Amino acid sequence: MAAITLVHGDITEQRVDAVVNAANSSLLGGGGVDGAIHRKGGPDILAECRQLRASRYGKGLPTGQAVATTAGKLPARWVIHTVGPVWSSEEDRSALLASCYRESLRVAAELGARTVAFPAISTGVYGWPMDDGARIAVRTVQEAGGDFDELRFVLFDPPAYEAFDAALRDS
Ligand code: AR6
Repeated sequence: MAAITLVHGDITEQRVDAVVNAANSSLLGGGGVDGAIHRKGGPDILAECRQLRASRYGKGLPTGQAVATTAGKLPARWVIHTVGPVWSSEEDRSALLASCYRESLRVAAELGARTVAFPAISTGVYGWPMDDGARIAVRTVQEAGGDFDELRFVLFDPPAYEAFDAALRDS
């Protein structure tokens, strides 16, 4: 069973095998985590994303799925891009958010990653309430299993850290 850990910090500074990007389906960059990863990781990541758009993902990466590229200049080996759902108060999209974590872990296992760092997917620009996003994240990685040494959640601010800490304590 992998250790599930929490750190307060920046996803682009994590020395792990794979960092997960909270991307959008264009795979061509954006703000938040996505912007930071492309900015610090350099152009090699975007070049691979463009190749993915020209081949397997001509219409973009669907919500809930995940795909890996190089991590460029980041202190990681791979970036695993996944597309979270936009929060909706009318429709329950939790299964798609859970799928992001599960599919990212599936890709990480295929790559042979031992350590994976996740941001709190969908809880920024996409508007998912932090407490609920944290519960889904923790539950899904606990259930997903797989042969990893460490699964790390990287939380940008104290409220996010608190939410994940509470979710882990309640699990
Ligand atoms: N390290 C760790 N966490 C961060 C960082 C960072 N460097 N920067 C922000 N966060 P978001 P989303 C936190 O908006 O909601 C982009 O434009 C942030 O406080 O990055 O899935 C994409 O291109 C929040 O809690 O991702 C998409 O269009 C969490 O990470 C869209 O945003 C996720 O915030 C995806 O939105």
